[in-house]
Amino acid sequence: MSNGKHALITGVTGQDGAYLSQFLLDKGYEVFGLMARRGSDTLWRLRELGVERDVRLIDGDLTDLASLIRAMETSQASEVYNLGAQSFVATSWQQPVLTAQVDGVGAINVLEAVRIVNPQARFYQASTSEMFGLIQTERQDEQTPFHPRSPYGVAKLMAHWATVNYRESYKLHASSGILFNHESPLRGIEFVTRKVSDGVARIKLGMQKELRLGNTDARRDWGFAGDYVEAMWLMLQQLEPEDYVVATGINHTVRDMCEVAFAHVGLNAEDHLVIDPKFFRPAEVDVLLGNPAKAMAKLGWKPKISFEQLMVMMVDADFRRIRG
Ligand code: NAP
Ligand code: F7E
Repeated sequence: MSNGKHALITGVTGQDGAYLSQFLLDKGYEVFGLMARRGSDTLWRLRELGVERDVRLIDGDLTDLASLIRAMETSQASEVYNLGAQSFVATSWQQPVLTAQVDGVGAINVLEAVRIVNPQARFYQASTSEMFGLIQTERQDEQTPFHPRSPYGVAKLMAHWATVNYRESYKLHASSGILFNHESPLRGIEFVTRKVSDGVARIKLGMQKELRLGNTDARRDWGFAGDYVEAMWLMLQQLEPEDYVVATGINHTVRDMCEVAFAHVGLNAEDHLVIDPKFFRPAEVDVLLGNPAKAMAKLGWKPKISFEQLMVMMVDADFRRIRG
């Protein structure tokens, strides 16, 4: 049943956009999604979650302020979630200017559209643990200094500080969620967890023999995307806008992650992994480990799906997809 509220999501065709759409629709929101219309089957994630027909799509692009003003006017949104981005870190070295325009300036465009059309609307910025980059503390929380290591991290830091600045300058209800890696069966195939879940399924089905990866010593704090979108919504339900770290507080190496995925289908990761320098990055984020204590205490949020459950869910989903 409708709760009378309207939400606008940029990046609605992405992993988080799909889960957030489903979450908000279940709560009775009217959900509007900004759709950049690139690629051929951009709605597959919304379709997989069964919400393709329920989200109202509005044409627009983060680099086009006029389209964002129109999207604010059309949607009459009281909550705006800025999830749109060029989000693949490795590509950000190939396309640093585009990444800065979409991920950095794009966020400022959305903030401007909110300020101009409805400054009472609440705003969520998709900030990232990549802003910590070369980590300054063993566990990263809201006080940890930033040191981004990629053009992606740099662009996201601009958007992060713009969010803080609009909060301080115009009293916008603007919050940043500093989210650590979160994955799901809807993850893009280029990201390492999905590359592994897809590769494991193909190897088990005899379609390929090896899986080529880059730095398998990298450590990440991986959670489930479906859990993380709830934290986004909770931030916008608070009286005061603030920034929150969202993470599980546990990390694993890429190699550990592979072992869990291969073991699930009775295979040994070492028999199939090949290290390929092509996948190494010009500057690596070696370790990330979040401290979600503030989100747990103030938002009452906690992750529900474990790392092992997540990898099993992803491998099983890729099996089903490949078998058709
Ligand atoms: P994703 O799957 O890559 O989705 C990104 C979305 O942005 C897609 O819908 C994409 O549209 C859209 N987009 C790209 N360029 C655009 C433009 N110029 N104008 C309008 N839309 C554009 O990313 P995600 O994993 O859902 O992540 C959501 C957000 O959280 C991103 O901002 C990401 O940087 C951030 N984040 C993600 C993680 C994570 O671990 N997943 C962690 C921290 C922060 P197309 O489908 O047309 O390409
Ligand atoms: O890499 C290493 C790679 O591409 C994770 C985005 O959602 O999370 C994501 O960024 C680690 C890195 O994610 C391969 O070098 C090894 O150390 O899955 P990823 P990411 O770069 O951490 C953050 C929080 C975001 O905000 C981003 O938007 O895995 N790795 N071998 C590999 N990575 C990839 N992709 N492919 C490999 O073959």
